[in-house]
Amino acid sequence: MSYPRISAEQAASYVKNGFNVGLSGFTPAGTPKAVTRQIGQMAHELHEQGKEFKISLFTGASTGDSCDGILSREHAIKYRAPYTTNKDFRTAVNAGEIAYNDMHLSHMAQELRYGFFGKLDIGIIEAFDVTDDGKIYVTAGVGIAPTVARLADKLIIELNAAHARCAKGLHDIYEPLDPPYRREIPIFKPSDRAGKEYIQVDPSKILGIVEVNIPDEARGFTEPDEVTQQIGQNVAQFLIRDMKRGIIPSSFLPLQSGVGNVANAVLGALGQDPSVPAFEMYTEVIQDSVIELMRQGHCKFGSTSSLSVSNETLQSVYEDMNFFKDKLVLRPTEISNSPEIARRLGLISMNTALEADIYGNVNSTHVSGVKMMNGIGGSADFTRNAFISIFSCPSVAKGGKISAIVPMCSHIDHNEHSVNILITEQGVADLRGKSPVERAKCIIENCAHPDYRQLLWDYLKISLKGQTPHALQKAFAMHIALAEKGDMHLAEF
Ligand code: 0RQ
Repeated sequence: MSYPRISAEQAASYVKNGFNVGLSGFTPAGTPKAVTRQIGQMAHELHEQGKEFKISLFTGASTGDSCDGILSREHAIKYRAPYTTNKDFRTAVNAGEIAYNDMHLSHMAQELRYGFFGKLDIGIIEAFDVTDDGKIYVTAGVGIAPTVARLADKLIIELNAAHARCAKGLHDIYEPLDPPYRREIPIFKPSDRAGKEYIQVDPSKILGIVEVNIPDEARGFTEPDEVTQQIGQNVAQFLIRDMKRGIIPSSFLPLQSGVGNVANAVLGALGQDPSVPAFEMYTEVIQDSVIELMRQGHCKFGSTSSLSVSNETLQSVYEDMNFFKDKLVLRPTEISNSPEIARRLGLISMNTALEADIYGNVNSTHVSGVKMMNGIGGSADFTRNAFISIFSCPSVAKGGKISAIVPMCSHIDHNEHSVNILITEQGVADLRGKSPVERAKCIIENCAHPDYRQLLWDYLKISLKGQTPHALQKAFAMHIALAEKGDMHLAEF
């Protein structure tokens, strides 16, 4: 069957107030851009006419400004899951305007299938090809696309010429059955393939094809500075030490790495250290630094849900597919982030904290416990199930006014039971096998900034003895000082 060619405006008109809308993609990679922009425009016009228009939006992870940015500014989002990084979205969430469900990314597709969110009215899928018999070839990010394509009542395909057909062969599309029929996911090493190169749908669901030529809206990174470089070196040296003493096999274990400036610097440092053997990645996001490491031979293989790289890097990958086609695979997020596979492969997970407390609990999402930063993303999918789970962050933020090491986290995403290693530019706290008090001593000694170290020792001293000593009336004194005078320094506890 041949599908009608429709404009982005016409496609947007199929999306009605109150609809549940599912999108392909993971980060700006693979996320539709033209139709969501038009939905924003349509919302603007409807609101000017005094009409209501808000949708619920379900994606693989964050999107680009053409989705979360525009739709937030146009007050067109009622509900959103599972993750975003957009500044305007963040402002709207923290103003209480959008209901945001910050979820583990591996849960999104299966919870849609389980029916936790009601039905999906429409799916918008970015593709580089779609065949008459309903084979959809998605682009640089997969996310929850297979589930959206199967569950949604109707589909719109954004056929994006910016992703050449040479991306064919990169994808491994596999959707597990739901309980009680679920089986093991047949992936036993990062390069194994379990599914097909395309998503198969009933062609009669496709309302039309919107032809576009729009590059991804990749985010830039701050170049590594002295602090992030030192963190990177600390991570690399820790891994080498663990390999030399036989904990990590000499063939090494696959790495997972989060996003952001710190994660980028860590990967850069791993690539520069000649003692780190060439490694594989089983992760959700591949950033520019990994593509470079592949070219240099430091990274042998990357399994991911998205190529969240600059447009220049993406085009260079497409142009060099002979080199990359046996080094990369793009998977749905529930497979890239599968707890089953993370544990089977023995991943070394490396994610970033906003703050950590002296017992090893980690807050990755809420600034001062209240304001949403981005979301938990896939970090906990990996952390809880990794062979070794590492968190890193600078020991201080905002020019030293904030200590990243605090007596008690103001919000907890990853708890003391899942965090093995904490690393700042100050050093490495190896928390494995330690009791809470031993962990506290190790974290204060090795990770806290010298400006805050004595304060944290003082807190431990005044804490009520017990399995996990605390002085509850003082546990947030540093956060309260920050709120009142813009600085966490205290004269005393
Ligand atoms: O703000 O730029 O305004 O100064 O937070 O901090 O140090 O640049 O770190 O870019 O690596 O981001 C946790 C947010 C770190 C990210 C987080 C301020 C700091 C700065 C950013 P400014 P850095 P990064 C894979 C896995 C959760 C999701 C995840 C994240 C800004 O890594 O969202 O890991 N992770 N997913 O100044 C107040 C503190 C602060 C603070 C730092 N304690 N209080 N502000 N900042 N610490 C990805 C996916 O799942 C898709």
